[in-house]
Amino acid sequence: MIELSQSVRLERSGDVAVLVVDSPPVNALSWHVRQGIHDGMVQARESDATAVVLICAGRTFIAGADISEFGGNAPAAASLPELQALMEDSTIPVVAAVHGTALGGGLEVALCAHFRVGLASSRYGLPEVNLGLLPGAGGTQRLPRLVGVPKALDLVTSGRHMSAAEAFEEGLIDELVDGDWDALRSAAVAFAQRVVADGGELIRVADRNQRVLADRGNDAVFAEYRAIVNRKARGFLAPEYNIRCVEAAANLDFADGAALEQKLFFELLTGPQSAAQRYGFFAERAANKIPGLSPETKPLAIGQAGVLGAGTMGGGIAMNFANAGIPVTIVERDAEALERGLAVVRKNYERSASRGSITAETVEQRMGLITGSVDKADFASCDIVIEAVFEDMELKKAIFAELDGICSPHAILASNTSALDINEIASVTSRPEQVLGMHFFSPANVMKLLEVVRGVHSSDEVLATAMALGKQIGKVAVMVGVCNGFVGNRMLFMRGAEAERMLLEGATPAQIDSVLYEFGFPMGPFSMSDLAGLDIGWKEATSSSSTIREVLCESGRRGQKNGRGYYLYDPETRAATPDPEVEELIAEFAAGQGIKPREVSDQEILERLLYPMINEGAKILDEGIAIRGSDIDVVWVNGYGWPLYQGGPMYWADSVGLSEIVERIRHYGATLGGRHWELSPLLERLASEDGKLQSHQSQS
Ligand code: HSC
Ligand code: NAD
Repeated sequence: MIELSQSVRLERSGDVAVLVVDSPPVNALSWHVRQGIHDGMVQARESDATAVVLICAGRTFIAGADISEFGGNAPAAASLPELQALMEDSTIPVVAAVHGTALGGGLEVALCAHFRVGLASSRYGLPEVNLGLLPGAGGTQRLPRLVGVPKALDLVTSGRHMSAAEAFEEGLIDELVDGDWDALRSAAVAFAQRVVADGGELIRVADRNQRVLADRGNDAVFAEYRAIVNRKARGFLAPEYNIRCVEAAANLDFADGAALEQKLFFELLTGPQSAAQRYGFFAERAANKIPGLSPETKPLAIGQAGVLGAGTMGGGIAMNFANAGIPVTIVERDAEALERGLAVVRKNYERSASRGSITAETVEQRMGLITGSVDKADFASCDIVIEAVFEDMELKKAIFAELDGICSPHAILASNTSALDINEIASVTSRPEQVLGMHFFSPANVMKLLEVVRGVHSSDEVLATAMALGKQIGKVAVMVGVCNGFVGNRMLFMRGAEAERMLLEGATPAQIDSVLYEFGFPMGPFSMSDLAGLDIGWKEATSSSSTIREVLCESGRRGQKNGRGYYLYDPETRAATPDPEVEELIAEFAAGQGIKPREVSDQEILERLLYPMINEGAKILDEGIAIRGSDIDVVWVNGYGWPLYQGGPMYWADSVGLSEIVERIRHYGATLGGRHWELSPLLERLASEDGKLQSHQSQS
């Protein structure tokens, strides 16, 4: 065995050279990995080896370029194209042996082998689009040459991972291997030996033109994908750039396509969107690290979950468990509410099946994991129960006291409250160390964010369990502290207060919404309010015309569900149009308060919506409610539709400039007043020190 670099070694299996990459955690293509593969290829060529197998140790094949090297100062080493050329032009066969995931640059390396074999559990993808990039090492040119143009478009625009079975069917891999890593290594060596024995011609993927030629000049297929990405990824640059590259693969020869790919890759790499998206990647992973929580803390096993309440949130929360294969008991207060809740769950699954994202069999299998009941005693065997009843402290306290008596002593009790004090809820139980908040976002089966709310007594084991469970059910979990609204809603309240104020001053709902839409949010505060239901938390009996929302509810408006809210909704298409009656009601309300209407500029709207959120975010950091600035960004991107290409509120504030923001907050504080314009001391300090919110770590 020869150590080629700190992370690559050259071994022999009979007459086959085996290059082993061993660079934990994910064998990314750091400088030493590139140099090692490069040197290994040179040495194999100079030796008497008849073939080369490239395989990785540890949990996965190469997961891509080393993202942390982008824009950094990594030591000089062989470039990716250099080592790819050595593989592709090799006169002895090169076989890539894949386990785990072959992603991004990792798949691009495998595409320069003459053959690929993979474990049945392996997965393949070009997820660069999620980092605001495109595959810059030939992936957009080679992949369509194996799988065809439409499939390549699907993969590069979605970034999804395809299974080994699909990869085999599509011709991306040449052999599927059952078994473990040793079986893969043996199978790859045997495959290489067979190729040598057959003595056939070695054809480079770059030279296989048949499948791309089939779509030369086929404008329709590119138009179809452009329509998809315009709908699903509005405002993002990378999807369109990926399409352009695959279009070049179809319409140009390999060298010209590859040259365009290089040019567009570097354009994206040096642009602001990819910088923000790469920041988001690391921010999400940093959120998993909880200072003071020992990495040795073992999460508890969750074999059976319980959910109380089958309303808007409870049903969606239960679906998350069923989707992850965890049996879940859902308890309602009566049979009718239970039936209604379960029917919504079934309808959601059936809608997914009708769109083809799951099979009819999966619908039944998932419904089979959900058991409905009207008796909380059925929670006795659950390892965790998540409460999702009405937002009412007295009700929640009564319920937690009852659950404490029913549930097994080891069970975790969680609340999905949007804003209430978890410590007060925990205080009625005999196990406050096993109580915490698990705040899901609506629709709970879709939205990625999970705020894990740490009570003063929540134990390390319980917190580690909630974080691990979040990952297991496909959520992005962020640990937050107790305060009114935690991180996300507390900041949202500030935005909402200012939005309502601007309506009184003369801005219209449509103008305010469109400013946020143009910024990149899927919708503004008033469209969101109409979608959620204007009457959430509103009670006719106590309504006193004291806010615009109350006035609108009193006039019979309920939002999208009855076609009238801040906007009017077309009953067929659900398209929104401004409602002149609403504008009149607002004007009357403002006049009643002695406010004279004026023109409010879009810039003022943007500042007044976002700056109070930044200010509140800084206060949240200062109080230790969020662990680090980047956690706040993870919350807003995954729970509230903050456009990922703008990084998140803390990242965006840093890019605007904290001094500029402080100056504007002072201005609005002096002219408008209100608690949310009281400048955060932390923000003021960071601005004066040229510090950054995104990298600020809370001290408490
Ligand atoms: C790319 O490949 C561009 C290419 O086209 C090349 C272009 C070059 C052109 C040059 C021309 C001259 N880098 O997610 P986890 C770390 S772009 C660095 O918790 P899991 C991660 O930060 C890349 N680090 O694990 C974490 O570190 P920590 C395309 C990476 O098991 C640890 O690994 N590839 C890294 O849940 C564990 O990560 C991708 O986008 C990377 N590429 O999931 C794949 N990948 O422990 C990105 C991971 O210190 N990665 N880390 O926090 C993933 O999707 C997931 O990490 C996996 C594992 C599915 C691999
Ligand atoms: P919802 O009104 O849609 O559902 C509440 C359900 O709880 C109802 O089906 C009701 O019958 C049931 N319920 C009430 N008392 C019960 C009892 N004693 N036993 C069993 N079931 C009982 O409310 P929701 O929107 O699902 O909200 C539930 C919780 O989630 C609230 O605390 C809310 O603040 C929080 N939350 C809501 C959202 C949202 O967008 N809707 C988002 C995050 C968190």
